[in-house]
Amino acid sequence: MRESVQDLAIAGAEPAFQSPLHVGRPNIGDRDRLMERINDMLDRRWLSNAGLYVTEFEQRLADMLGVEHCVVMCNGTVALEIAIRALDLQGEVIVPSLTFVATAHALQWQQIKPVFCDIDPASCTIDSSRIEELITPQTTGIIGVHLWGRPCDTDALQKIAETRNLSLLYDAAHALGVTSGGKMIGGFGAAEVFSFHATKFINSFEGGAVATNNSDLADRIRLMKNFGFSGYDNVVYIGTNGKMPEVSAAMGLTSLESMDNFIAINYRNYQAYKEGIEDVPGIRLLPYSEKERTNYQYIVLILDEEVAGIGRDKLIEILQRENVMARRYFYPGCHNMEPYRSQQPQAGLVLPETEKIVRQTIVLPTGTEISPETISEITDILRCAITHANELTDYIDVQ
Ligand code: T4K
Repeated sequence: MRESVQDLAIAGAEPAFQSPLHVGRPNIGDRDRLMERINDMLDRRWLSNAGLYVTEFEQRLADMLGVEHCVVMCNGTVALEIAIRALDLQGEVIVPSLTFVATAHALQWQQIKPVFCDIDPASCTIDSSRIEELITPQTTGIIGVHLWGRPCDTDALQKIAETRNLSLLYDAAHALGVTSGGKMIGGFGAAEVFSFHATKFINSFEGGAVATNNSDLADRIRLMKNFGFSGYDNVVYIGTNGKMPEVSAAMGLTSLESMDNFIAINYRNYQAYKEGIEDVPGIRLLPYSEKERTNYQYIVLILDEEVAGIGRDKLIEILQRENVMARRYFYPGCHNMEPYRSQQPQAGLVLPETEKIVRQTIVLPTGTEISPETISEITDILRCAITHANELTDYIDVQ
């Protein structure tokens, strides 16, 4: 137990951890099984272009998600770009600003204007009651983001999309293995897009996927991710190269086989953080619904600076000095990043909840590398820093 400011690394004590604890440290899964697959792939000399592992990964994902089609790709951003193009989105598309910048960039990259919508602070997902006021004659779609694995209000979004004749796409990069109303994320809207980046709890080194029940859309997406080829020498569509290599699918399949174990570890860690900060004033954990299945892959702290007596960035500096590489995901919000900040300087005026939350969140490390003992140290650091907040001013540069 740390009892005074002098027990913190920021005041000169030894850091709590010898090496950095990162948010997004990859889960590795069964290494032997992965190597077996990689050796088999090398023996067969089939490294990309609709290989056995890509086909198997797509089938396993589709079965798990309960969807008819799943098309895997080289990463989640390209999967988003291709889904957006295949849905023929144009003009303006409504998205939350509180997301990883890839969601907005996937639109802007194709000359589509992201129109930023505020969030519901309880779920941190797009506030469906604020969408109507953002719809203009140029609006063609809505992208909901199941941020940190918290499902959007899928019923409300579906209703708006239907009544206003808009396409509905979901960025489900954080939501593999999550249900909404008991139904697996993957089957909502016209399509849902996943990421298997190294930092996701299920990873394929780099990777992404589009899940959909629409066969025409799936066909278009398959053509688009392979230059528009339909068989040898026959190009029937404009396309790009969005293919996932076999080695990624080998990792994805191996990772998927450990999914239950990864979720159990994430859940154990979530409970340990919850218990560890219970008695610390001014911080709370963004809860996961007990009614839904979820993956518990992001540990999100919300800080009430007034109560804690210390600012978010100061607390992050204290943690980082202890080698706990806490992150400010997703500060400062897409609307405060370029090119959106210059193009839409007034956007923040309609985003009060987003503006507030981006200054309050701290994302902490979890996953297979983090144990309950480690979490107990991390929560002890938080408790000590907040208890002695008024004595810390001498040691911290950050405002
Ligand atoms: N939509 C949403 C809502 C997303 O969150 C993302 C990606 C996407 C779309 C796009 O999907 P992808 O195109 O990426 O498939 C990271 C990831 O790069 C990004 O995939 C992820 N979201 C985002 C939330 O986090 P950064 O810039 O914060 O990554 P970086 O390099 O700081 O890595 C995070 C930490 O993980 C590092 O501190 C170190 C650790 N790490 C990372 C890698 C890659 C490792 O320990 N080992 C590793 O191999 O964006």
